[in-house]
Amino acid sequence: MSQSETTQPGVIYLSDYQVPAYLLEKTSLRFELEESQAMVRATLQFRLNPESAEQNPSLRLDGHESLDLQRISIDGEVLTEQDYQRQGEQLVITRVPEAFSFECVTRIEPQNNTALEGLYKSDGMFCTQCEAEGFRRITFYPDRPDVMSVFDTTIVADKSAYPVLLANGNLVDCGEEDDTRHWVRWDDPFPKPAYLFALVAGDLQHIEDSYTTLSGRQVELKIFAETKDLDKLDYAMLSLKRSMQWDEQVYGREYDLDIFMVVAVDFFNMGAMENKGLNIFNTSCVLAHPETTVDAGFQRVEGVVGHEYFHNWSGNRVTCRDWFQLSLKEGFTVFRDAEFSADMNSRTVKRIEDVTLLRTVQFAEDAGPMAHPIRPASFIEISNFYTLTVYEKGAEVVRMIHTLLGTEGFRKGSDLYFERHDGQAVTTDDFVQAMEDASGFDLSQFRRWYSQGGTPRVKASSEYDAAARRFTLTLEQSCPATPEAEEKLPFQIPVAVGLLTPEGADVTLAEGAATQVLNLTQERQQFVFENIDERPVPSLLRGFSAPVKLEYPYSAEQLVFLMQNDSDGFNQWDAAQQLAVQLMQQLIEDYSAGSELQLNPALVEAYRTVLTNSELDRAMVSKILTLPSEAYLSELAEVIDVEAIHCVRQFVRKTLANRLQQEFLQVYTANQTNEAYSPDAASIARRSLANLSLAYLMATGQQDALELAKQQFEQADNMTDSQAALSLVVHSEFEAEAESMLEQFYQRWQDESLVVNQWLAVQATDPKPGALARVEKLQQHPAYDARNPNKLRSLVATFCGQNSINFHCEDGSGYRFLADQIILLNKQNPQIASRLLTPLTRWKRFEPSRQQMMRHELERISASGDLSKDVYEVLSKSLA
Ligand code: B3K
Ligand code: ZN
Repeated sequence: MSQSETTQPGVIYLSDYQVPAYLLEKTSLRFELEESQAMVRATLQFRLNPESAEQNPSLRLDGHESLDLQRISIDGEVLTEQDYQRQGEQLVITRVPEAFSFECVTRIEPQNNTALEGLYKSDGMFCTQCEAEGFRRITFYPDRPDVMSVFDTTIVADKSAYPVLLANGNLVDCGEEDDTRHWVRWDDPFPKPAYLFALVAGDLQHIEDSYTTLSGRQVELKIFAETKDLDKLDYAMLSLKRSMQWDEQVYGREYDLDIFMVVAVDFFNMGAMENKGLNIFNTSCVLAHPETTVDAGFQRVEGVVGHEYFHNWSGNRVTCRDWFQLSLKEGFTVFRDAEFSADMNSRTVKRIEDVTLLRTVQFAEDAGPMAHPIRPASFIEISNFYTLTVYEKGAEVVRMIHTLLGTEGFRKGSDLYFERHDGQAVTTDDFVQAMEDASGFDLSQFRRWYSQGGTPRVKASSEYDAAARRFTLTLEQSCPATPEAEEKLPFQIPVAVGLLTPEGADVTLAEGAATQVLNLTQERQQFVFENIDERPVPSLLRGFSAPVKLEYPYSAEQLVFLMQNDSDGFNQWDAAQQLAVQLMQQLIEDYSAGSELQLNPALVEAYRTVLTNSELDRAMVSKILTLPSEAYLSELAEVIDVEAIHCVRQFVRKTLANRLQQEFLQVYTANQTNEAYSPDAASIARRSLANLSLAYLMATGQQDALELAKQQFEQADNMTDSQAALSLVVHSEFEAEAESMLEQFYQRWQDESLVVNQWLAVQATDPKPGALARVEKLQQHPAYDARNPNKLRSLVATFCGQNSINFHCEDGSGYRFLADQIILLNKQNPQIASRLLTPLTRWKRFEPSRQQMMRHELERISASGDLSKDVYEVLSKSLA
């Protein structure tokens, strides 16, 4: 990195990292909560860090501009205004002793905090969100993850409005101040950085249970919510107990405090937060009930509860040294939660879902202006780096280590990592080092995955020498330029392969296995397989063993063959995807050339075979028969032709539906049941296959299909079936029925906020013209609240991100709409504003006229003035 780069204003560089000048022994907090303000008294025990090279360093504390500083003292002596300075986001005190007690009182206004960072109010309750840098909105503090201390927290509040007062750790004392106010004190014995601090005060109810750990300790489990949601907490509790058990079995990790609490809040920027002993969850990731929650919602609850719980070790006990290391905890924890979900449900289905997300959203991020390595080298606003790259690609990188080391080697590595670094704030390199040290596997080249961004391409080709009975596979890797680097050095890529005989059986490879992991480390490498009797069909990148784009010149026949014979479930599905992509890409070209569209009968026949194969797992059938999404086809396109992609996909759906109508009807009927709802994998698979069949039937546009959908809507005893029917009708040409179903649905569910969100999302994704007008009208609906991130996501983000044909309307109305929203939100909630921007940042992927309109809107936001760091960073990188 050049010097000029390191001096760019507002940019923070990993290479500038320095250890903190002062360390903290203890943090004592006292909160006096009132309706018009909160008074916060922080008492901090500092001491000079022996590892700091600075001579007589100043004390520098982080503090947001909104902090109203009331008083500061050092060792009991009150400081005057000459003794300290406020410089931007910092409070600087030049002369302090080597060890001292610092106290400060700040006044904050949680009721006016719309950014939802720090201490804020959600539906009348107080709650916090401190990661990454929210704690500095509460008090002055060394708000960086490598400063860890024990905390005790006293909360004082009105008894009747806030009967429940929670913070991290164990409840140690409580009492009454007077007739109206009460107080509690919590003590957290585990040293932690401020980003893991949490406080909740509200009128909450809870359910409780307990868990006995491997070593026989009893842990109290409590999940809190508003009274109306008390009946929707059981699945989260079940998931929590399963997570605790899974972490003991798979990683040997036990929970450490005597109590573990989860609180559901309605206003939340993200999914959930792993605060020590007191997880705070977006209601959308914790509440679940058959009548109000779809199958995917149940699975999300299980996954997120697991994720936040697993953070107790991968994140809390061992935390990040600085925010560039975010993937240390996020990549590893996503890998852990994915494995947990795979063990609880269907491993192949989970893998298909994760890879689909990675390929559509993360690959697109890698190809856009915000592309970054999983360990970025610089940032302006860290909130912008809670990305699919850091999370999902980060998890893929950990998965590759698992693949290279094997289950046993990986477990030795994770044991060593937790043992070596318990109680420390460390780097991704420390993680890799522990994996290396425990297994003896050399990961030096592998480390490039942390510093180089972009999606590598692997081109595969093969040769078969019949006389020598030799099959040779040639793999060539390259990686496109990304903002941080033009040129990339070769990655170490584990490529899992199998070879299929012409009869469809696996050839036995090295060590008697059907799958062999090739270690691709060079730009071009050949792998030779001896004693191969007949030309095999290679099954490449089994289980998606690396986050790359692998290309191999398969013929349509070979893909059909793999669909039917591959013993690797993931690749069986992927063959179907590749076949559909191949055919649809050709159709997109035909469409652009104005030619008539004709669907290759191979796809119809392949689908028929799958649909009528009663041996196949239902979940697999429904995954295989789901066409690649518009988003994925867009990601793959050189220049995104919105209309062509949309129309071709509709055409293929309709053609398949018409040709396979009888089969779909049969499958639909065969998958109806009278059994009570259950969110287990087999039942989810059955519903998903039935609803996929109904979707194809609806694509025929016939009245019979409508009748089935209406019947399902009226008779369903669960939200999965009811919502599937609703969205199919709303997205169809049956407009009168659509209106009446929407009205009925709203009347029934208007008091269930999360269901209303689904109702908004169904309308926001309607591909028919007029969707934008409807979205704008819904923004005026009493059920809508622009300060609530879940509502914004359901309506605005869903329209802009998932309704491509309408958002990219050629009159530019979608772009104008989004820019207006960002300008409004920039101040109110910068994190959400900057996230919402994503669809506009992809402007370079479209044809010139759309490019110009999108760019114009980005410039308009830029000129609107007073931009938050969040929005500024995304805009400046997008316009660079
Ligand atoms: N660690 C939190 C993310 C907080 C985001 C702050 N901008 C959720 C998670 O990954 O578990
Ligand atoms: Zn996480």
